Amino acid sequence: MTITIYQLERSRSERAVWLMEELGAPYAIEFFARLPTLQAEPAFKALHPLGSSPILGIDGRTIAESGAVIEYLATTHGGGALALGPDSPDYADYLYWFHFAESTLMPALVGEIMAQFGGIDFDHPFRVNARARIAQLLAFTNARLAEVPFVAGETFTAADVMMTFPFTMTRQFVPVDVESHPAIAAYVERMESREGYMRCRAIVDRPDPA
Ligand SMILES: N[C@@H](CCC(=O)N[C@@H](CS)C(=O)NCC(=O)O)C(=O)O
Repeated sequence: MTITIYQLERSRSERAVWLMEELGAPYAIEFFARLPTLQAEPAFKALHPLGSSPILGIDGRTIAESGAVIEYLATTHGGGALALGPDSPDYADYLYWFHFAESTLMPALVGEIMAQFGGIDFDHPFRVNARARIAQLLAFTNARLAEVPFVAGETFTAADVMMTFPFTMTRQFVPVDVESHPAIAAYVERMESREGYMRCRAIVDRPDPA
């Protein structure tokens, strides 16, 4: 099976790179740039009808959507070492946090990014409510991470690959108050100091991303 990660700069596709680096699994990578509008360049858009990162090539066909891409790679590579299944006592927590990342947390953060870039008044009631929701989500995540070292429980899994991105890359676009959530801050530090994560950063943060 030939895997190609289409790496759009500063985007969710870095999760796929991180996961493959953690698994020590082989993959090809092609780099794409964002336009000043933050949209992906046309060559990236041409890869998939929706043109949003991540896009994964599997033997010449493509799939998209972070959850699908990460679940696919986690279950088909590295002997499934980073994917929990129904036989694990942590399976329900694994599924919950895996999906919470893109279904609840990221949409809330992206809403704030769009409001900020779109010039909506900081004190607009929609933004005030949205920030209250984000604060609730961060407090909730912090409480989880005060109890366990990894979101699924005692071991590092693909759910951590899903859950780290909202606190790392997203901060480049909008302030995410990690500092006043000590368990999240410590978690992000733990994730960022993993060798697989550092290898991923060296790959995706190369000076000329295009
Ligand atoms: N829920 C989707 C969101 C995809 C998404 O919005 N990706 C962003 C980058 S992280 C993107 O491709 N933006 C550039 C564009 O749409 O042109 C997923 O997780 O795959």
